[in-house]
Amino acid sequence: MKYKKKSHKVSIVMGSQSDYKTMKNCEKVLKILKVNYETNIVSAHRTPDRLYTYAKKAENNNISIIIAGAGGSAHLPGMIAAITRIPVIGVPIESKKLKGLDSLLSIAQMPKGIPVGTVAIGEDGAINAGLYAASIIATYDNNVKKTLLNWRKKQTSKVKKKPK
Ligand code: RP5
Repeated sequence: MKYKKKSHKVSIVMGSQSDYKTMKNCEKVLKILKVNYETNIVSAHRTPDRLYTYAKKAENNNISIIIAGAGGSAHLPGMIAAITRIPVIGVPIESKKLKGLDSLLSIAQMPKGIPVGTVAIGEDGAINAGLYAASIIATYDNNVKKTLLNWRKKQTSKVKKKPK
């Protein structure tokens, strides 16, 4: 298959500036794996018009995977998934009161018909969302496949056989 850089941009969105400290981990991973991405703040309840326009235009904007981080009553990933057929990976942000359990359940418990792939709460989830997006892209892009396999190889080599 011919490799078109333009054809696999990942779009990272988050409900608030306060989510960025978590979601920048996702950017870091995509940077290492040489996957194109863009990052925006889109709030389902504070900027509903922005959300609608973003999701409606996602396909025309060459976005192939959306990673959406949200906390609390985290409806952002589900709302985006309802508007576009582009796969959405939801990152539950750790909330102050319920430590992200609210975010996790809101994102994971989508009723049948509109799926949202859900990762772990917080930083681990943001990192895994980036890796997951890259692994999907690696099914059709050999350059990303190489960077991903290399990353995993390095991770494996860092694990010592004996504890100190
Ligand atoms: C959600 O509300 C955001 O995703 C964020 O995790 C949470 C709190 O937002 P701020 O009050 O910090 O802006 O919409």
